[in-house]
Amino acid sequence: MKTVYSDEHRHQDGKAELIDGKLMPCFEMPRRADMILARVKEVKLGEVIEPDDFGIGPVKRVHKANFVEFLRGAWDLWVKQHGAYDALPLNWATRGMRTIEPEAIDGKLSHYSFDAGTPITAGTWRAITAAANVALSGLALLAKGESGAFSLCRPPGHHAGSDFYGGYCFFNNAAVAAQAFIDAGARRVAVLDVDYHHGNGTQEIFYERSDVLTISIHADPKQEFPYFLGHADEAGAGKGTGFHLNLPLRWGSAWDKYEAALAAAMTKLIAYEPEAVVVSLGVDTFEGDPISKFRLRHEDYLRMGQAIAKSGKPTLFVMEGGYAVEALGINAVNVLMGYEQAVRR
Ligand code: 6XA
Ligand code: ZN
Repeated sequence: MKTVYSDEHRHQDGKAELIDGKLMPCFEMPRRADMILARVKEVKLGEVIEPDDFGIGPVKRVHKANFVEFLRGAWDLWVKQHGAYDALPLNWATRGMRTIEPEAIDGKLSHYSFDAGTPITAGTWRAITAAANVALSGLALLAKGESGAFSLCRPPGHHAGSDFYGGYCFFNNAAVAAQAFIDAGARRVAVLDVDYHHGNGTQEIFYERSDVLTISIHADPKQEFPYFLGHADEAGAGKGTGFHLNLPLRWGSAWDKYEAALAAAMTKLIAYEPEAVVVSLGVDTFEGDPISKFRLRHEDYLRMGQAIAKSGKPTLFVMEGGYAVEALGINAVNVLMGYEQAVRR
């Protein structure tokens, strides 16, 4: 399997996030991608290629223009107001307030975000536009006939919605790729999100549509971030009703529970008969993950890849979360190797 990778991800290198009541060094760090790339090379997964530049057009197919322009200009506005250190929001609109976009940059950050863990830095724009190109270049490999491809995106994307960022995500790389499949003529695409956290952004983007099936297996939002989406009764709206599936699992879940949820996900996915599958590949389900509470082990990721291969459809793996940095390469690449082993059989 080929991997698409760009060094541009290094430009997203936030200093701190607010977590557990403390300002801590960012868990979402450049070394994550280094570890995964090193493992790709170590096991000789396949060629590593640079992305092509698709411009901002495909990003704007899933994100609103005002949001894209906010992200493009946010750093400069922030520096003018405060100086050149990372931008974090501090407060949010809640019930009974209004959602008019403020003029001041601090208000704009609040307006377009949903957490205080996602710093906008000097290099955020460079990194997020590159990550979208990495996703789109993986898609191009499938279009050329590859049965699988790996887009080593960083920062991740699945929490980013049509006009909001958060959870370390700015542009929704998986959604950009899924939409590009549709725009290239595909009638049905499935997005399977195996990250520990609910893919709230992906769900929001496609919630009223039936041409993109979204499935997410994740920690129950009653217990876990992002808290306000990802419940089992969310199945889509309007034309999208029945085309979105949430499989929340409780804290402490290990492979036995996960395997059953993944089997249910694959049954739904296969019945949909998609022309391609996009996997939001987070490995923060690992037992050693510092911010998560599932208990998957190294070997479970091979099984996960094998199960995903059951669709028999071209599959694009898009990197999402995972913060047990030293184990990240093994876990992420195990999914890809499990997939390849099953496809070749
Ligand atoms: C709290 C947790 C952010 C989760 C980011 C993630 N700030 N999402 O891994 O998939
Ligand atoms: Zn996650």
